[in-house]
Amino acid sequence: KTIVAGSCLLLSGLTPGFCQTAKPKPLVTHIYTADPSAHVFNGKIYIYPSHDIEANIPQDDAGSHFAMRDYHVLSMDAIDGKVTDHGVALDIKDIPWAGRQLWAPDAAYKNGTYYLYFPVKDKQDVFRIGVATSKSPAGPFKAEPQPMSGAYSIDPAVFTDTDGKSYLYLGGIWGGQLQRWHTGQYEANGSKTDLGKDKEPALSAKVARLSNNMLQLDEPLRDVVIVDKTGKPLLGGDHDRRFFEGAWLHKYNGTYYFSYSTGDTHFLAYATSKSPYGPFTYQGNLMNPVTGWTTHHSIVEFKGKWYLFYHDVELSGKTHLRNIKVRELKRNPDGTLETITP
Ligand code: FUB
Repeated sequence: KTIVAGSCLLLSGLTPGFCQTAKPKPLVTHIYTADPSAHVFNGKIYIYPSHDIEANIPQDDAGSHFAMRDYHVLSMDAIDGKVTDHGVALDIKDIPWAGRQLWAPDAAYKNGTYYLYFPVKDKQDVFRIGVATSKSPAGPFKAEPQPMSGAYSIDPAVFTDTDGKSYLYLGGIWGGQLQRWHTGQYEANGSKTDLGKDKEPALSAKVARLSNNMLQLDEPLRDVVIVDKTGKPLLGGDHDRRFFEGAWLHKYNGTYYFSYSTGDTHFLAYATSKSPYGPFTYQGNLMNPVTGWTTHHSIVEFKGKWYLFYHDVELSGKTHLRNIKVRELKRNPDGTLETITP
């Protein structure tokens, strides 16, 4: 199926600069999409979003209303061009260990194979990270029979460094269950939100290098520590700045940028480091709150410009029926990111 993304291409022909200043439109309108992880494969942009559906489940702090059941891969030849929906790339019924809630995925490529990383609750209602493979970036993907050993929680994001090593970032508090893993073991009766320790270091996202076959962690998960400009870890009570969910990693001019959602304060924030493991120094917000509770993004370079893929709820007005968008991400001369107000 081919869907025309909007009129930006036409209007930009009439009005130079239109596409830089116009309000971004939903990239597709025939399905609800969220959590867009964008990558450039074979000279095209491929987007791996969540596929939101109406499951008529009441909203709660665990995110039960996000009851997604499959993924569609989207692709674009140009930022303002048409968007192609490649259909169902992976269905929850084809993941043997899955229970419910297919949340935000990401993808990677190595040696002729594409890898789709996804979070889903297992049959005991514990979020695990799975991986599926395909010979095409558009799928369909075949899930491995078991979740990735040693990985848990939600929002996997894979970064491949210039030396070819790939790293898996993950985690999300509240409904993402990261707080229930703070001892290293899952606590079924653990907190539904965070550890409630406002004066102690905040819960961290996790990172581990991936094995050469991209199917396993090559080392135990480590904390992605975010520190302030004096080197002190951000605290659990610092809801405007601490990590909540939706990690993304990109590299620019030798600096690693770790960006994420602050969740209940609804910012997209970022922090920088000289190592993919961190610690990362908090820098500020790259985007102010969108409409809708969640905010989730990816950052990708395409044809010499950097783009922010994100979502809001313009189409539905409902927090669990989201739509993805894209806009250019500008950098200041010192490498800091502009703060976008959507
Ligand atoms: O889409 C379900 C969840 O909402 C994602 O995993 C989070 O990042 C938030 O966007």
